[in-house]
Amino acid sequence: MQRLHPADFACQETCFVLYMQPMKVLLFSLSMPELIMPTLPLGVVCVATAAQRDGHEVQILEIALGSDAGQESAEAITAFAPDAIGLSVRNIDDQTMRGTHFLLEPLKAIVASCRRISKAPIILGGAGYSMYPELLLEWLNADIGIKGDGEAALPAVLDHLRMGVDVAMIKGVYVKGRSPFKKICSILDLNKLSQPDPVLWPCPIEGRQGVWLPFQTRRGCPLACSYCSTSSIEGTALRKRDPKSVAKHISHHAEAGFKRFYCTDNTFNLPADYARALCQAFIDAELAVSWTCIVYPYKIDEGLVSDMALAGCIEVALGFESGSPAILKNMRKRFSLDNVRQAAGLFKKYGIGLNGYLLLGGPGETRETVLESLSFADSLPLDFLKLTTGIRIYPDTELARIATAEGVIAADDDLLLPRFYLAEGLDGWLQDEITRWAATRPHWQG
Ligand code: B12
Ligand code: SF4
Repeated sequence: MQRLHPADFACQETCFVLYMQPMKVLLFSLSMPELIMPTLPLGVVCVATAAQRDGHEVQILEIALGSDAGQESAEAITAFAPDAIGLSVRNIDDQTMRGTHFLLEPLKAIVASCRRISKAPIILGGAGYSMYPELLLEWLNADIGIKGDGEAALPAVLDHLRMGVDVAMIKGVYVKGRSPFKKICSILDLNKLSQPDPVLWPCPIEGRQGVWLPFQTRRGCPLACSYCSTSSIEGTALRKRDPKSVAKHISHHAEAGFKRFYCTDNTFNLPADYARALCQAFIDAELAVSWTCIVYPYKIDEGLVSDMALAGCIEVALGFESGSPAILKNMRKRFSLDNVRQAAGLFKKYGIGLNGYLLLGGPGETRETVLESLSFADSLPLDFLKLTTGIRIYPDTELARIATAEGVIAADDDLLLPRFYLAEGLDGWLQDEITRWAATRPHWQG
């Protein structure tokens, strides 16, 4: 149904009733199982829940790459006749230097297909979008974009649209062709947001036990590692949910059939008192679930690790990134190799699976520092090690500044098409060396 504009009405009262009619919102999420590991679309379900709670009618359409995206989107639009179309831009690329996959072309095709049969405004959001808010509106030919948190901004945009008010007035909302400096949408009190509604996950009931259901307890990271894009996605101010409400959310999903959970927070263990409180809330709620999380190896103590084990944590991603103190300093990491070793030992002691991550080739990296990192990783009790060579350069990062100063990228490179930093003298040698080490270490993947 075509929505009416306020100017179409003379009588204020009639207007009010019509303005309050819900909008129909079709939200697209793209999965690419052949290129990147599948995950459930947490961001989309968050904004869908929020729009639904605000009275709007929402439908999520997950399109798999390889299917006929144009045909599927056309059918959904014809059947649902949305007043607004939302498109989640999570991934720009696979962040892999060798044989990089750029992942935005299929989204372009979806937008084009929507345009052919619908006049509904196209609204972008998601981690990938938040990094390139102006550029992606142009590149994907969309109308409106939300940088940062979407739960308050999307309903606000829908309200403005149905009342015919300019959405550019909303903080963090971008409009194609207009480029005032806009801040990020950042909800200070996450407890004001409702948690994702279990019925909205694009996952059949029979598949629920086997998936890792993503959940989030915190947003924002103040640590400013040299290569990291999180500040442009979540901001730098740490915001947290009440631990008891997180436990309730998990319990609610456990009742709905989900048994394994993935905490998407950037640093589960920070701040330590909050991490302890979360574990305690899980323990008190007697959750019969397993979960995994990402930890930052800084001063992880035995009390926390034992609580994590009791609370159901079965595996952690330990992003230590390097085994060279000099490189850790260049990356602006705050932890030491002793911190990493101590944390690894504790996770092992409490039976928590340990996945390590090395990010090789950044500024200052040499053959010596690479060998230091490989030996260090080899000395840890890891169950799995992921080795990444070359670092994806993101806008507004220290790495981008270094890469520009060194002439690795041009000063006007917008960095949407993936560019990587690899220190001089490592090309070829680095990959060969990793292959050599991995040949006798089946739990290493490079
Ligand atoms: C946790 C995480 C993972 C986990 C996911 C676990 C899981 N089961 O979900 C794992 C480790 C598996 C993973 C894998 C990958 N990841 Co990852 N991941 C993250 C991380 C840290 C958090 C994502 C998250 O869930 N956030 C919580 C949700 C609630 O936030 P959100 O999705 O951003 O949604 C909010 C807003 O963006 C917005 N929003 C979202 N969608 C929409 C849609 C509309 C219409 C609107 C209006 C708003 C909106 O509102 C939401 C609520 O506020 C981000 C970094 C970050 N800080 O965002 C990287 C990140 C998204 N990952 C990234 C990448 C590259 C990948 C991989 C491709 C890596 C690889 N080579 O395999 C894969 C892809 C997996 C996939 N299928 O998408 C990059 C993407 C950038 C890029 N270069 O493309 C990021 C940004 C990290 C980075 N380098 O900066 N990832
Ligand atoms: S700790 Fe993680 S999220 Fe925070 S700045 Fe460093 S890499 Fe980014």
